[in-house]
Amino acid sequence: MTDTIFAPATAPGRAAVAVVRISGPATAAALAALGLRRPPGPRRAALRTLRSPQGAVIDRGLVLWFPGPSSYTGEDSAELHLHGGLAVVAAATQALLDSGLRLAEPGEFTRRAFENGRLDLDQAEAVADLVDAETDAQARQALGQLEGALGERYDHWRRQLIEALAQLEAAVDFPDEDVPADVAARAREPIEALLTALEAALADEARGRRIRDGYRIAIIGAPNAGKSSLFNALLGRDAAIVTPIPGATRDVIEAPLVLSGYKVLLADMAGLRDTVDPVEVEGVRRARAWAAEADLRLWLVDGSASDGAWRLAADLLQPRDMVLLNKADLAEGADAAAVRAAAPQAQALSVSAGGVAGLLAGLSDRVTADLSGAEFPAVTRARHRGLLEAARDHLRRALGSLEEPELAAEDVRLAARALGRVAGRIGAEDVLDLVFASFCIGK
Ligand SMILES: Nc1nc2c(ncn2[C@@H]2O[C@H](COP(=O)(O)OP(=O)(O)O)[C@@H](O)[C@H]2O)c(=O)[nH]1
Ligand SMILES: [Mg+2]
Repeated sequence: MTDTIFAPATAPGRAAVAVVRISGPATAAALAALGLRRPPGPRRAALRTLRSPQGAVIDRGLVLWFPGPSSYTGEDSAELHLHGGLAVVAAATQALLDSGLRLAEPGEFTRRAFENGRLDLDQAEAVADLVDAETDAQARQALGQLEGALGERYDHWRRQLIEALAQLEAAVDFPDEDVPADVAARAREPIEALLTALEAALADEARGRRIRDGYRIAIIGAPNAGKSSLFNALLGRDAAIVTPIPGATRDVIEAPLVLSGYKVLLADMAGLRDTVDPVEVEGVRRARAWAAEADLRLWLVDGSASDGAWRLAADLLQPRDMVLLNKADLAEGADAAAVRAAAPQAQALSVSAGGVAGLLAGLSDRVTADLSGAEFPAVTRARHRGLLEAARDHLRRALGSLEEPELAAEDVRLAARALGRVAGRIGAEDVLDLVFASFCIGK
């Protein structure tokens, strides 16, 4: 039999209210052990005095009773809304342990909801994302996913696949005379349409993950260009050490920032130069790796310099990156003209003269442009991307083997399975059921 579990659902510490959740077949018995002769009416808050099995009063609080299967977990469950003091929660915890319940593992309530068919896997992931959300955009995406926006896209694709599979099954299962010769060829169109859709979704795949994990902006450039000064100015606080001594910053320093409701990770890093100092060499290696993976690079150049040091970062520059000629308050050096020639988008800036408001606005616009989109993202985690790629590869193979419908059908089935895994459904059986239920060969 399933264990009955419980856990405080609110953060520990002094608070107005603490919620303790209980779920499992012994929930009603646990409420009885707390002194309730019978549970309150379903989904109704009732004020009750709760006692330990030894009879001591724990608290007077609200009790809610959610009988299964139409509860969050699908099981009998309950919530206790107690006064939020540490002692009250500790006493309730002890009483529930004494009545034979077990403390829940992390995520166990949602896991039970998934196992009992109350949530798909992507919706369970969305619950976790919503709890972790720090910005408006993260919360909106998680909520959309929880309400089924991601699942709907995949279901739609799966239905298209089943159509293609029906054509292929016809070609396999029925003797030639009964089936028009081009029946397998008829699978080509839905497969091609779906392949196009999957490729578009994969081209867009970074968007959902970046909304969830943060849009990554790297500040790159030669030592002493003013990178740490810019990092601090954009964050509005002294997060990194600024010094006139080149090579001060060695590790990658990441700091979160919210721009237009989107989570952004800004990184300051070692200046890119040739050096023999082993610590700095490692710093430069990490800086390059982080910068190469970033969504946007802010390439900072000391516009007053004439030493050509900027060239060492030039290979990292991508067409949409921003190029900033810093120290515009000083006399221009020879490097400024060279950088303008190499990167016409270069803009003048003086970080120490306090000129980053315009840059911040420009960054907000860029992040919004890159992360907003008409369609709900098909990928919000690496797990989804892997499955989408698997589905795409199977469909490509299926297209290549339409003359052998048995082979093609197997690949289409595997593609459906990969897509079904996003929701946590393991695919072959339900695909086949649908195929035969909807299949009509004109008889
Ligand atoms: N004149 C001037 N100096 C600046 C400006 N921005 C940064 N600096 C100075 O340049 C030096 C190096 O700055 P820092 O931020 O440590 O550069 P990093 O090595 O690229 O991180 C420091 O002495 C800063 O005060 C600027 O806009 N104008
Ligand atoms: Mg620095």
